[in-house]
Amino acid sequence: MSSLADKISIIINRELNKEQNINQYRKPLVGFASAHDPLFAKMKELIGPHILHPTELLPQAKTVVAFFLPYSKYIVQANRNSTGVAKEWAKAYVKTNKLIETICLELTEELRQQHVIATFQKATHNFNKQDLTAPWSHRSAAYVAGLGTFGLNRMLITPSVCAGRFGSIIISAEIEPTPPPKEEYCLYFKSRKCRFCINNCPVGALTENSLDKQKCYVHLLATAKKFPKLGFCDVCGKCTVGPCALMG
Ligand code: B12
Ligand code: SF4
Ligand code: SF4
Repeated sequence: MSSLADKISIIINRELNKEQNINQYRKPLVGFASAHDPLFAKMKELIGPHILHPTELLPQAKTVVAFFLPYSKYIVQANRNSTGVAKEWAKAYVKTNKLIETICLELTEELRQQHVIATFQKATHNFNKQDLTAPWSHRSAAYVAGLGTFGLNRMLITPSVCAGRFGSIIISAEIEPTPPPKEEYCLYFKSRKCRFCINNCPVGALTENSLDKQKCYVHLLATAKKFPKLGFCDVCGKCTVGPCALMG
């Protein structure tokens, strides 16, 4: 790993450790992609023309840094065992969105001191409420940065878990890309042996071939109303607490 890659990982770990007072996270994962990886251009075909290329956000872009903050066993089990969405899961969502922003702001500032320019997009709530798409996809960026494989639940599953949240930041310095994973992490795609996510969706939004995004979103908004004191927490995640939630 180059020294800049090390520095980035140290900052992410440092900021996460400041928040570790309630045992909320496991070890973060960090991956690097070339901003000129052909997959970024291909995303306009795969996802849609609204998806921005890294150079549309930062003309000098050389690297996309993606990171994953995996929830602890405690948070996953709370949401696995509760009838509705667990309060712990809702709290973790609000807190992690803020933490991702803090990490990106810290990275931007500390990289600036090394004459590296950086830019980033919020962890969420930057999407079009009608078609439920965002101009920048963190999980697609993380996929290109070698952090995981897509599961039947539509989540990006990393070597350790899929329960957690992604952030990404585009920078003007070059860092060697992370190689893609050598294996498939979703048990359905691996051996057809799991359908936990489909069976555990409370509103039947997930099938083998599709996700009814609007159905899911209506349910997330209903959950937000249940925890008015936590801040806006449009969450559920019942499809992300199966066997792929706690692998590492
Ligand atoms: C809009 C949005 C939603 C919408 C629509 C979801 C959807 N599947 O499209 C709604 C409100 C329904 C939603 C729900 C949830 N969301 Co949401 N959401 C987003 C948001 C803001 C934008 C996603 C987007 O633009 N979707 C449009 C689609 C077309 O693109 P995409 O989903 O990013 O990626 C797809 C493609 O990349 C494609 N793909 C397939 N093959 C390939 C191959 C290549 C080479 C590439 C590049 C891509 C690709 O598959 C991906 C999955 O369908 C992102 C944050 C962000 N800005 O990235 C979070 C995000 C995707 N959500 C997240 C989460 C956790 C959830 C929930 C679990 C809610 C919760 N927190 O409790 C549910 C899960 C629903 C589900 N099973 O997908 C996480 C995902 C974490 C992970 N492990 O992957 C994200 C990344 C937020 C974050 N910062 O971590 N979400
Ligand atoms: S719950 Fe099972 S089928 Fe669904 S994404 Fe995880 S491993 Fe794949
Ligand atoms: S987040 Fe909840 S409602 Fe949405 S697909 Fe997953 S389990 Fe279903």
